[in-house]
Amino acid sequence: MSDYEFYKDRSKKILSEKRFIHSVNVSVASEKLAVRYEADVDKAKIAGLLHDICKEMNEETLTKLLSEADFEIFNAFKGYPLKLYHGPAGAVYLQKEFGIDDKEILNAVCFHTTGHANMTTMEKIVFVADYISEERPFDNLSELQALALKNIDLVVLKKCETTIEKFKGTTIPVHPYTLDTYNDIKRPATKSQ
Ligand code: DGI
Ligand code: FE
Ligand code: FE
Repeated sequence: MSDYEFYKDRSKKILSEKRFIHSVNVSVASEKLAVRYEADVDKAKIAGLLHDICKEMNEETLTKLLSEADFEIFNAFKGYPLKLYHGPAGAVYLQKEFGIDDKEILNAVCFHTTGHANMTTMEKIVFVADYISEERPFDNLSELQALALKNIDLVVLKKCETTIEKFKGTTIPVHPYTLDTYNDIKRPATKSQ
C-alpha cells in the first residue's frame, strides 16, 4: 500500500464523510496544481488529503495541539478564533500521530487557512486547492480553477479577499497572516509605481 492509500484509510476513520470528501477533492486539486507548478506531486497529494485532519476536533484538543507548535506559531494563533487553530494543530498532530516529518507537507497544512508572507509553492498549492476544490459552491468555480492553473497568485489573492470581505463589518478579526499573505502578493506589483 502506498503512503497515500495508507493515509487515506486512516483519515477516513478520523473525519466525517463530508470532510473526507472535501479532503480528497483538495488532494486532487493539489495534485493538478503541483503538476502545473512543478512541485512534488506526491507531497502535494498528501498535504491536500490531510490539511483538515484536525478540523473537527474539540476546543481542548485543538488548544493542546497548538500549545505544542513552535513558539512563534503558538503566539501568532493563540487568542484568534478557534476555527483558525486546525491548520497549526494539524501540523503538530500529523507529526505526532502520523509520523510525518516532511516540512513541506507540515507547513502546507499549518498555513492552509491563513497563508503567511513569502509562501512556498507547496503552501500556495494547498491554500488555493482548498479554495477551488470540486465541492465548493461558487458560481464561478470553473473560472477560479482555470485561473489557478494560469496564475496561482491571483487565486491566493482572491481567497484572502473572500476572507477579508466575509469579516468586514463584524467583530471577528482577520488574522494578521491573512493580511500578510494578501499584501505580500500585492507588493511586487506596486514596486514600480
Ligand atoms: O477548513 P475549510 O473550511 O476547508 O477552509 P479554511 O481552513 O480555509 O477556513 C476555515 C475557516 O476559517 C473559514 O470559515 C474561514 C475562516 N478564516 C479564514 N481566514 C481567516 C478566517 N477567520 C478569521 N477570523 N480570520 C482569518 O484570517
Ligand atoms: Fe481548513
Ligand atoms: Fe479545507
